[in-house]
Amino acid sequence: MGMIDQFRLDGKVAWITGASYGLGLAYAKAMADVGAKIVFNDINQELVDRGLAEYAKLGLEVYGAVCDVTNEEQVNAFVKDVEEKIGTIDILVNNAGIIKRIPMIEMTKAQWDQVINVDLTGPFVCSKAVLPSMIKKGSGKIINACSMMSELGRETVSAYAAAKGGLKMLTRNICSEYGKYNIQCNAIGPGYIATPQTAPLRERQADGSMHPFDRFIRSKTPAQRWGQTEDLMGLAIFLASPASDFINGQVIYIDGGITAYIGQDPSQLDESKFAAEKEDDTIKVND
Ligand code: NAP
Ligand code: GCO
Repeated sequence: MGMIDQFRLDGKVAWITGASYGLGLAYAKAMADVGAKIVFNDINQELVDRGLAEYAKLGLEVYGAVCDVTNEEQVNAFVKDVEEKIGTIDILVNNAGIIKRIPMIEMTKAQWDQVINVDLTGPFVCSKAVLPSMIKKGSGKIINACSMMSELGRETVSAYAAAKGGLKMLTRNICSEYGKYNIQCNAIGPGYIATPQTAPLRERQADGSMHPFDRFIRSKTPAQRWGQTEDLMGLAIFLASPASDFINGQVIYIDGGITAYIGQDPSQLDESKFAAEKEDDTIKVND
């Protein structure tokens, strides 16, 4: 196999969850481009139809069906169907995810449960469904959609951060338990990527000025821009391909440098708030 061939996915069946639009659709396009057969699910028929139309426009023949990643019965039926119609799944991308931006003390338990169910339990259910045939085959790739919130917190995203932090550990645990079967489970940790999920954070203000969060992200990111879906595709292909066979249990961040940088724009701080802060007035004994 030539070096570049190690990045090809010819004949591999890749299941990307929640791939009607956004990052999932982009992962699917990228993997199809290097030879994979794509199967996807989404939460309702309208989204699946929208996805199927997008893939058709791209000239891609894909299999798509409704399946809720939190519903074990539906997931098992989906996998059985794919195995019968297309073949066993070689690559699973646990992409489906939701976010609720609500201060923690205002979040209901039902809202918390919904986020944890989709973002953490979903990857557990889908991985569990494909692992037996991967073990049998002696190979498999699972790629989880982690986040900067797998490492960092911020106001309003408690459930999302808890789920994505948990997903980082599920990634390591799948690696620990099933690495011996030549199964690799890694995660992509995107920074702030311009998709519908993050669109509310970039909306222009009524006066036409930049959204404060948009300003914040640009000042925190050395690249001073939001990521584009294309920025994630090289890593997705790499983690799905034989080129990454000895990489296991890792979260790889694609964030324009945001997690490496302390950020700029201290001028936004309200200094008056800190004026009354107490200074440590103890005296060093041995100077
Ligand atoms: P997205 O645009 O919201 O797409 C996610 C897809 O998953 C949607 O089609 C969504 O349907 C579907 N979905 C929701 N619940 C589901 C369920 N129970 N079963 C099956 N499908 C379901 O998200 P994205 O921005 O492309 O992000 C994809 C993944 O990357 C997510 O896990 C996200 O947390 C993660 N991520 C995104 C960013 C970013 O900046 N965009 C950064 C880091 C990580 P609905 O449209 O009905 O919700
Ligand atoms: C938010 C965002 C994030 C990102 C992403 C960062 O409200 O802070 O939606 O959580 O989408 O996951 O990596």
